[in-house]
Amino acid sequence: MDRKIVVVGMGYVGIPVACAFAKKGFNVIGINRSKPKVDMINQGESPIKGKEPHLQELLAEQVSKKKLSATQNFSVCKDAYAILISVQTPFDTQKMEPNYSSLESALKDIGKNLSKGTLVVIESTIAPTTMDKIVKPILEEESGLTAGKDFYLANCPERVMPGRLLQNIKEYDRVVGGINEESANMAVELYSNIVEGELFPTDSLTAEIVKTAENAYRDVQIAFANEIAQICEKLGMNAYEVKDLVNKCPFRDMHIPGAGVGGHCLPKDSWLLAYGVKNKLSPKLIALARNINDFMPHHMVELTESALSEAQLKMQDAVISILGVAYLADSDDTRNSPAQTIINELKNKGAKIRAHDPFVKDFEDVEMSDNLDEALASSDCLVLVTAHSAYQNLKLDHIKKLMRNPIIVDGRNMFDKDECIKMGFVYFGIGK
Ligand code: SAJ
Repeated sequence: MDRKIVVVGMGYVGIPVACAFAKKGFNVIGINRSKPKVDMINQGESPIKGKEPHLQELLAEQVSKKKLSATQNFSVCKDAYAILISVQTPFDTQKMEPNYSSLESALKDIGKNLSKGTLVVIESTIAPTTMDKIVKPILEEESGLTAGKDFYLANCPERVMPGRLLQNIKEYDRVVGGINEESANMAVELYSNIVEGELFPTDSLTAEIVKTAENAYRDVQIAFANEIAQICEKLGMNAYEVKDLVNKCPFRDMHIPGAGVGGHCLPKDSWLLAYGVKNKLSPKLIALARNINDFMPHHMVELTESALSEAQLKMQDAVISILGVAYLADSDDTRNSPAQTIINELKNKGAKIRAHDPFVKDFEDVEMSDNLDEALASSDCLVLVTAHSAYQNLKLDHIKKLMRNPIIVDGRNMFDKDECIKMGFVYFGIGK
């Protein structure tokens, strides 16, 4: 009898990992709170849009083979060989604490349906000490079982990326933290079925620190690039040329300046890391990096104001076209997108906003168009926020004919500044 795996939280992490295990012959049942999403999956349709190679085909194939299904009912956790938890763990930056409501709710429902011998694995990103202080106590309390003895408990932080969800699961090395050695070993054996990368067993706390630190590290790298971008703007130089030349020096890896840092990982993982050491230490560098990256959408608004005033246009008279609302190029994921901040601020300053995105059909309360010409027609300012491939090599003469005023604010080094100016555009850009 093929081993049963339950995946709780069928989102960007849960869906690909469920498909990956189903493909390897496990009987996989996904649990999600949203009935429409459950129905969609059971009809063989992936709720994840955007460019995700092979995901739609693999999901449809596994559903038709009855190796994968979805439900809202936690009773399927009984007699599961393993239960993977991939629910969202957002960080509340007002309260400066994690919002574990989804995680705690899932843990309670799992605990009520937990059988002896089952392996529970947390894939969601959690603050250091969460396994010990929250996950283990809730599961033990709800089930009456002892973790590490009656059931096994591990955390294997996800390393997925939109656009490469299945590929990362297959290829990336993974850290596998166990609350005891037996739990870690069971999780290593399980993941060796779908991971071709190396699996590194360790303790749960180390795994929690590694996951949040690896993203805090990237956030600091991006913040450095964004600081250099502001320096180059002040000195009238091109930060992207500086980046390329800096990276000619061995052991340098300067990242790409841009309109901001969005997504479901970087904006929160630094705060989760800091939260894990709360009352003991207040990390300075990772907090400052967060503040620098969160400044970039505001800086895009500053550049837009400068561009409009150079063209002697008032913000409240301007129609502004936002190109790209997803947080990442060629993705439909809009979580924590810099576009959200930019649009809110421009609207509050009186501008009329239109937005275009090849993958996002509706976004908050802004007029979305799926036709680029329509989005630019009679517009006074093009604000490029996401580096979608669809925006590569846009024809400047065509854009100029469409727009009422030829103004470009470039958040992702998508346009050539000299070419834009030669064509009669007012051009402002991050890092230029
Ligand atoms: N960004 C920059 N400059 C850069 C890189 C990214 O401004 O040089 C911006 C992006 O535009 C985006 C945000 O940062 O708004 C995040 O981009 P990302 O490439 O880090 O993509 P994510 O958020 O999907 O990050 C994931 C992370 N993976 C996991 O947490 C499992 C991260 O660890 C990966 O390093 C990253 O993908 C990746 O390498 O692409």
